[in-house]
Amino acid sequence: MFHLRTCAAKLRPLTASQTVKTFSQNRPAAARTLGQIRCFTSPVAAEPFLSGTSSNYVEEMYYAWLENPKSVHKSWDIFFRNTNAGAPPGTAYQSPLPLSPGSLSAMARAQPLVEAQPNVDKLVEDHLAVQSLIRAYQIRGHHVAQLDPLGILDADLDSSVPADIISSTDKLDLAVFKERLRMLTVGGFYGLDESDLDKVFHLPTTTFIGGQESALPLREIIRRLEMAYCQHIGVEFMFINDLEQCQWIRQKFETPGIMQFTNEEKRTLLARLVRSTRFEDFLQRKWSSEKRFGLEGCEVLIPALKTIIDKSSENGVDYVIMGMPHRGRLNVLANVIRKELEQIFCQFDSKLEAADEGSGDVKYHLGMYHRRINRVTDRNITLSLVANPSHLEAADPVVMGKTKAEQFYCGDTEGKKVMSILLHGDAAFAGQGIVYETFHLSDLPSYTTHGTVHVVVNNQIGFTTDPRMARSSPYPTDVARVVNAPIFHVNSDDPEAVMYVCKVAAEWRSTFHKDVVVDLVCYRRNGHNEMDEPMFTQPLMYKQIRKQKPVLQKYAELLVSQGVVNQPEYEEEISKYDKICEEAFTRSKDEKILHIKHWLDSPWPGFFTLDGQPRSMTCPSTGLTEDILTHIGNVASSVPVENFTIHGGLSRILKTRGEMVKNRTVDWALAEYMAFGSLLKEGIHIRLSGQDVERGTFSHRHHVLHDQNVDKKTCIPMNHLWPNQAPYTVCNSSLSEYGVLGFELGFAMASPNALVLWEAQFGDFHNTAQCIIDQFICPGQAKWVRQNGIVLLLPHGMEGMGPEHSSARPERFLQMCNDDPDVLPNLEEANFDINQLYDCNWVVVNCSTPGNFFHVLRRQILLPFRKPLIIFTPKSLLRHPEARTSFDEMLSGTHFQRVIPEDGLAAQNPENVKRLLFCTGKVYYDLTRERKARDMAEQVAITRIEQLSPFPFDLLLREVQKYPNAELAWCQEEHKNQGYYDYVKPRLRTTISRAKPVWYAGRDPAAAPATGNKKTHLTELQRLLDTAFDLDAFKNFS
Ligand SMILES: Cc1ncc(C[n+]2csc(CCOP(=O)(O)OP(=O)(O)O)c2C)c(N)n1
Ligand SMILES: [Mg+2]
Repeated sequence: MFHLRTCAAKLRPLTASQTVKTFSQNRPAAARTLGQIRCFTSPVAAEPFLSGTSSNYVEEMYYAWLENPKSVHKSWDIFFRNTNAGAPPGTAYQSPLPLSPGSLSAMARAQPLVEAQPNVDKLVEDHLAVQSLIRAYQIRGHHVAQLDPLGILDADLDSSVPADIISSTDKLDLAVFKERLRMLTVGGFYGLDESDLDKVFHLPTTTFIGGQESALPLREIIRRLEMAYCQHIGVEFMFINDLEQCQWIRQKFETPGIMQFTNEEKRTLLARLVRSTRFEDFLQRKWSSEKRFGLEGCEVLIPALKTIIDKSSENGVDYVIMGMPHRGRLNVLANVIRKELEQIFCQFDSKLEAADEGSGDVKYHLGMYHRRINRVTDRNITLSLVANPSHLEAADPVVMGKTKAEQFYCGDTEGKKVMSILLHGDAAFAGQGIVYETFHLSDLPSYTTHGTVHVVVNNQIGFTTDPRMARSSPYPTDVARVVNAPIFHVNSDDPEAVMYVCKVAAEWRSTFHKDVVVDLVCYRRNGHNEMDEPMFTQPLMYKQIRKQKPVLQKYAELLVSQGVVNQPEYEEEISKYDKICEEAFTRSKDEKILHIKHWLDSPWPGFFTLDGQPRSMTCPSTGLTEDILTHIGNVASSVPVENFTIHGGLSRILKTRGEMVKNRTVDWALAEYMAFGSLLKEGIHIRLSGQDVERGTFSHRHHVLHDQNVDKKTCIPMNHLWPNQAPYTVCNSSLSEYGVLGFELGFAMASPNALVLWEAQFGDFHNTAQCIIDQFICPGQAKWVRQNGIVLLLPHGMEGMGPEHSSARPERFLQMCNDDPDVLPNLEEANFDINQLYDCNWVVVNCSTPGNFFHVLRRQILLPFRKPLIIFTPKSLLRHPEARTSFDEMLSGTHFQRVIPEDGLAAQNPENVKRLLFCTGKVYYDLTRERKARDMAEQVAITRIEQLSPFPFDLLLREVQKYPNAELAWCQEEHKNQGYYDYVKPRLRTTISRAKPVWYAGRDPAAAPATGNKKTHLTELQRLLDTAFDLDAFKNFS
């Protein structure tokens, strides 16, 4: 009210436009208060229709009126004129009279002092309509932006223009405009009509289209909104529920003239386009019949990535980790990561011999690591491209995990130094669920990488499938909306628009540390690969593509026409790069041997010798001193902080732990504590992740204590063990196996000096992460010469819980082991056990004692190399009174036992033993109980195979030789076509040179892993035990 009061008094008969000019030059766009510039003293405060909230609005009208009296509603015009003429309060404005009998004469009396009766309601309505219109463009403008360079498909798969915006592709062509306006009026959306176009409306604070102006004619408002939201950039952001973030984006896209490039920037962009385009041309000329998944149609990807990297480097990032699919990968390696061209070209030589062990991989899957100076920012930057399988999007969580680890190791808690960029294809981004799972990790405290820049090569096709058949969402990028990531769609034939959104995307990430998506709407000039004929399936699209001028040519012509470069300069740039390619091609012919090691994405400096070998081929004792065991045990059974109230039930658990420590024994949970706690002391970071791992699915672990009285007050005793210990991270994950296992694998990739474990809730759930297991963990080293020491803890065991929650599917892991079942290795070799581990693709164990579990965890780090470790972990054994280990078996000098031989009565008189039963894991306890019940301790020996793979041929041969008169049988609780039998049997037979049969005692083959009926379960168990101890059981078969 104060403003208006002062306003009315100061009204001078100066021209409205003069006044606005002065004002708008002097004040910032956002400053909407007029107090500083107007000092009115007239008692307009007494105006009966003005309230506190309407005064700002009236001020806005006033500005508009000053600029152009005709721009505001007639009623305002009259009001301001009356006030200006000194009309006393209550007379400058009079409300309309009711239409009652006699009202006409009353109306006649109520003529305005100066002109017609004002209509404030209409005025307010019109302003609200304009506000709504602005908002409509912000929300839906992207639906009509001109995003498809081919002009065939709408990027949102919908050709209609939203009914509440006025956009037309022909930029407000009058006829189209009138039609739209008519529709809006008829539709009743805003009630604006053509006569309103030249009226000036004050702009709300939620738009920046005014620049320095705070009011604009409607025509100009629409034009500017069209410029901001309906050209080559489609900004999708209004779902973001944060005002500051929305304002930031509006400002970046609405501010008039904000998208400016210097001539220098334009020339850099052209040079980058030259490289991108000519690289593909070169490959096409030299190897026209080779698959390379070329980038033609999206050449702009290279300058786009370089812009994101330049801008991020400028903002302090010095390490960028990238993941990408096939499309344009060689180009990215050459022109973004700057892999030597000859190294890329020689990959096309089919006669090249492999220098490294393993099967290697095709050229467009290999990774890369490179440190160099960023020429734009003059700062050091490290770029790494993570090797990936064909399985689209599978590398996403791996990249995130590696990024998290790199951030962790350099203390970058906010993601200011290390970041990731993920590239996607449009079909894969929309279709693969792992994209969603990875997005859901993006904001979790133990998984966030503080923002990823996603770039989608949206060529509007997936192999041969049209997007209209491939997704139900309007855009391929809609999945990103769940995490409130802004999405910038951009027409890739407008390189400057692409550069601009990439710059904004990088700035967004460094400002808000949240994910952002750049959707490069482009096309694919060739078939899916260079061999494919696209006209079979997309005839119309490809007819159009054949007519499409390459983006480089278009942009070069533009810059030549603008005088930014001249034709000879442009041609010179091209021949310069062609020459670079030719020279590299000549050098590539000298490469005779293919070194996959040159394609390593994560080097581990110092871990291996200079030529990449382990520093030794031995493993020290995994035991510990009594003091260390006791100390860890004491911390594990206490609350190491003051004023912390734990749950009564937990107090009892800790007390029991304390008693175990006093008795010098450990159960499963304590064994794990001992392994972790001791490695932390040795400077090894430990990260345990998975669903509910903090407490443990089976409530045995309790690594995070919760104060019962204070919300979110927790204590992790493992981090209170030693003065300078390594940090322990234990984190409950999102409910995703694929995403989280991929993430942890990526985390483990970054450093060999960390024990990274992923625990499945139950072992069977690992199969939703099967892709990570099959494509990365099992063959990772063979394909990419990259070691990885990830540990999988997979709860497993037939306990009558039904077909689910029982089997971690050991058969699948064992089937994928690379050791030969039919060849007995040289058992006399020095360090046989370590060599075996070195040669294997992964280690598979099923420990029957907590002590052995402790040893195998420690061995994982004490080994001089890294292999994935698969552990089938127990459920009922966690609390089994016999599943305990004495400190004696964990002291210095002790080791992991690959085989635990029989050590009872049978071992004392081995010649008398009639049957030697081999088993693994929990069934051992059923067998010993049954043997005891049957009093057969002298006749039946039971030997446990703890390390299934690599197979302990040496130790088992010793066992078999010890019992010369015994039949051999494998006993398992899993069904015959599952479990370990198919893996163990041929290897046992090889061990004994097939001298004897190896019998089977276990469940029959079955489709499901376990019965859902408890009674059937027990009957099956008894049957297998009967077979195991019936010494005549196999008579009829021999
Ligand atoms: C998980 C998975 N399923 C299927 C394939 C086979 N495949 C390879 S490329 C491709 C099309 C991918 O389309 P898009 O993501 O749009 O990438 P573009 O090739 O168009 O760049 C398909 C289906 C694959 N590689 N991975
Ligand atoms: Mg595609």
